[in-house]
Amino acid sequence: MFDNGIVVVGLGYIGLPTSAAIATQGVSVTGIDVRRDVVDAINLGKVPIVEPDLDVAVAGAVALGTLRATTEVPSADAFMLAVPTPSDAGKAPDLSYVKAAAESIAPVLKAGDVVILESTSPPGTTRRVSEWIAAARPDLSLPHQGEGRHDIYVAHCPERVLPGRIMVEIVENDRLVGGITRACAERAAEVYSLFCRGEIVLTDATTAEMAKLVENSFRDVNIAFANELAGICDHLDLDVWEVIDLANKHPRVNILKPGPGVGGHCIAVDPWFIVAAAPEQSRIIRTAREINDARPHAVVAQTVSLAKPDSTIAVLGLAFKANVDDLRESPAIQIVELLDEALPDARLLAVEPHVDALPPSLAGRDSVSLAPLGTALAAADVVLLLVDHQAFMDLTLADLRDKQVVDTRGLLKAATNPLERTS
Ligand code: SAJ
Repeated sequence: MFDNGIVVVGLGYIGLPTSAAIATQGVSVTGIDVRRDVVDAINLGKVPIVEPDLDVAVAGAVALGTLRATTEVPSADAFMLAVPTPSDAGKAPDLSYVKAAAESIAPVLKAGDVVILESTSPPGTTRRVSEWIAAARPDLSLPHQGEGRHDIYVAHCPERVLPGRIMVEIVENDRLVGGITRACAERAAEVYSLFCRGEIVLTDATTAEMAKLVENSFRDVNIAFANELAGICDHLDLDVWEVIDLANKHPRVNILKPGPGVGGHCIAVDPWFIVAAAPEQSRIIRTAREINDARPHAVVAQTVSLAKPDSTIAVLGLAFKANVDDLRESPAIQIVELLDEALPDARLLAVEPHVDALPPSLAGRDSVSLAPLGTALAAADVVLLLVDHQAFMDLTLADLRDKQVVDTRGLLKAATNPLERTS
């Protein structure tokens, strides 16, 4: 099975781990990327992204000869598309990378091949992949054409891995395999049975597309609930962390954590695909997005209210979440940009133990610099905690006694409970 190998298009956070997971099983994988530097690095057994255990898996598979990278698509038995599906400025899905990926594989497809879309996609995208391939290869029959047997199998299998745990979850998680036809789902499932230990559940392509969007929207709505509670408790002068801790003692309540906003490439993007597909029906999903998008502004307003125009502000954390080095789509970066604009005479000392340079949007600013934790805390009048990195876990309110503190992650909990504070 898959004697002619598997092609994975897009060697990013999903495509590269998937390639490594399959190649580690002894199946020949060719990874395709438009970036020559990425391709060259992988062929040297190097990994251009930070993800635990990925480097070992890639280096091992390259040394074994089962993984290689290139910019040209070869013939194979299975093709997995793992390219970005961002939303454009108007929040509409941008499928240009998926279309380009489908068109890049079309010339080498042969009867019996399976094409799997892994990218998180709006409902109907897998069918469009089938249509794009049909347009490029009128000599082949495709499953959306609905004529019984078809030459090419097309399915959607959404990735579900959590950054920071990708190499564990790529093997352990249950997988949804949505085929345009049942035969498509069954053929695609054979690819996942090469490396998945979780359950492989078959469904149709559009249901799988929607299920993935629903997973991330569920998380976004629940984070928005926590963020709304933060605003309410602030207004009522209550400690939101304490309120949530207590409510979570109920056996059927499990409230997520408020924070400075929702970052990353998935949760802040995917719910908009549902809103775009069913605008009238998606009221909670849209409102949740708006609540989460408003958080950075609320954090800036709170910080400005505590700072003086020329304050030194220690900003703890720039990454989009704890213990990763990924600064893209990070609410912390947006907060530093907004603070720099609101307080042009303030000095902003950013502490981010996972990087050694500021991102481009902050690098050109005179008043923003990277600093070690100790230096930033010693100099600061105001401490703004934005990411609950392990490196900040030992901090206590007592350490920051003489400073104004904005703790968006609830790390610096008060030492006493509310009853003791009233006495
Ligand atoms: N966040 C909070 N409060 C919380 C949890 C998260 O403010 O209680 C924030 C984080 O700080 C971060 C953002 O939300 O800024 C997203 O972080 P995350 O850890 O919730 O999720 P991601 O974006 O790293 O990964 C998600 C996962 N989806 C779900 O958990 C439903 C992952 O399984 C998906 O594979 C991934 O999106 C994806 O690629 O779609």
